[in-house]
Amino acid sequence: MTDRFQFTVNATDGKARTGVINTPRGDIRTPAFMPVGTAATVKAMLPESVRETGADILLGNTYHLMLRPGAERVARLGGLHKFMNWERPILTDSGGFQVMSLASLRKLTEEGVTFSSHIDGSKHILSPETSMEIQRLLGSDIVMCFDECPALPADEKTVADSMRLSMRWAQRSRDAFGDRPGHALFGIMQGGVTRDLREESAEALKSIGFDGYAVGGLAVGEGQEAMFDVLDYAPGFLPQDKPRYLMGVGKPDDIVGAVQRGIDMMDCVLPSRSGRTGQAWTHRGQVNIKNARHADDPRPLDESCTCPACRGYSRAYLHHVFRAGEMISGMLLTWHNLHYYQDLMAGLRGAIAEGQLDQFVSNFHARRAEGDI
Ligand code: PRF
Ligand code: ZN
Repeated sequence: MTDRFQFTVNATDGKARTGVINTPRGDIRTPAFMPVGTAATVKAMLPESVRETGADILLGNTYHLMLRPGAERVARLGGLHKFMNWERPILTDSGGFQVMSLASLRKLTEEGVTFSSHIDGSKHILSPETSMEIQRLLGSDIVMCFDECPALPADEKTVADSMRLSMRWAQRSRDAFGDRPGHALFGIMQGGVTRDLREESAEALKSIGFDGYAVGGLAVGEGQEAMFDVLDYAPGFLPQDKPRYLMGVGKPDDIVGAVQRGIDMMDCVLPSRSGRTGQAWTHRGQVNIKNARHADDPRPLDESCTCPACRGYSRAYLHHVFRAGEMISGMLLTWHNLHYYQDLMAGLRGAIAEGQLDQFVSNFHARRAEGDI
């Protein structure tokens, strides 16, 4: 334990890095995958179960928590960690991205965004200053700058204007955040799929100075190839000695490709959300437990997995409880998926430490290519 926020790279393999982020609430081993706990819960999981999957840190959302139950209420109740019974690190997203995808009657100005709640239609404002205040009230360990993320494809002028607005908001976020020992503020790079804009954004963020740097504005409709093209250069524009966080990514093969390109942290709803819709991720790729071919199958979901769903239950059982709409279905598949993701991260960390990343990645793709048989 440490009273400071600090990042150490322990080994590299190509552009990939493995290391640790020390925080007062515990260490985060990198590359790290952060399960999403939008509404102060990783849906269908107890916090201690999330920890058992191997997670060091969760992601929470400013947008959802400000609307319900409200940041002031969470603060009065002792902060988000205590409220949700997760004492380890929490990173909170700043709200702008969620406003754009969820809220209605949005109005974007230099000041910030006004919008109507997707829950009850009530009117709210988010700006760099209010987002920093809400994330402070929540007690977030890693606070994200307030930014705007345009959907792709978009014309270059739209992307450039939006990125420059996000950079002005990054400066206002930095000023409003102030100096909070033990808490970190991350900048967010934007700029779409245009190299010059990504470089301009990185330079703007570096001159402000942050504890870590996110690559935002990807996985928003451009496809994996275009995303990897950006990741071939964008992480290189950011400081070597600070964590790099790719926001909202992704599928297991996106994660592997991002880590190969120098990304240290990621988050995605995919393992938890798809668990509740009957989708599982295994060493042999994606499995849809709804499929009738599982109805008589006595084998576990993934024979090389040690999670409770694979140790205790057959595919036939998982198929049955999904079809019957039983709550244990979402619980078991979410547990399995989160375990699979954390297992993948542990494998990547170990491979980087041993200088075996290429071999690990070949093996990862080979097993998936065999398919679920
Ligand atoms: N900005 C913020 N949150 C995000 C994104 C972003 O660009 C993305 C893009 N994939 C996901 N979440 N603040
Ligand atoms: Zn499993």
